[in-house]
Amino acid sequence: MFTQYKLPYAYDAMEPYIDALTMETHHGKHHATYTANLNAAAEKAGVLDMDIETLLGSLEDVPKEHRTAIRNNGGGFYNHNLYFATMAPDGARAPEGRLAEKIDATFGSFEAMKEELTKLALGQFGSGWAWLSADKSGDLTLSNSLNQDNPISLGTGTVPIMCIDVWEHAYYLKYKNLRADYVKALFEVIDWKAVEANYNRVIAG
Ligand code: MN3
Repeated sequence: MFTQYKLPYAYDAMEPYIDALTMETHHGKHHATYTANLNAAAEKAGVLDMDIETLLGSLEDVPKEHRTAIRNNGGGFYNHNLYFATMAPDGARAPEGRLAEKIDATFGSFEAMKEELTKLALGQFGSGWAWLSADKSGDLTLSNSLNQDNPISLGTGTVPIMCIDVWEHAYYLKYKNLRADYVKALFEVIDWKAVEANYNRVIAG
């Protein structure tokens, strides 16, 4: 059974950057539906007791008739868990420690990394995501992907530690077609303490 991430903050906690109605619809409808559909498909496929990262990393082992449903809804479940868990109204607005050092070493600076990730978010045609991911050795990569795919389901050998949802449902109510304004605003509510915790978990294996 896959359990949807429960928000530790109110729907309006990200105002004015992410509006309350978007948060409520996004978490209460979209994410809830991905979770329900994943559980239904996973039950049929006999994978209800699997860890979600293991499941997404071994989609080829899922019975073919259930694979697309697991890929899309499992991705939707996992991606949104990460998305909502890495924002906070009072979070750290910049990384520290080993993650900060690695970002500087890899991308030049935190600002340069954000710029690069923003380009990937804006350059993702249609619905999808942009990712900051890490592998076990601590190396960082930036990428984007279509629909609900992610670096795990795409078999990259990396695990996402921070993400940007660029489906229109993530921003359309407030920002309409202005994806760039939404991405800029999202960075104002990212909790880099949570991202750092994800990074340390990936390194620890
Ligand atoms: Mn979404």
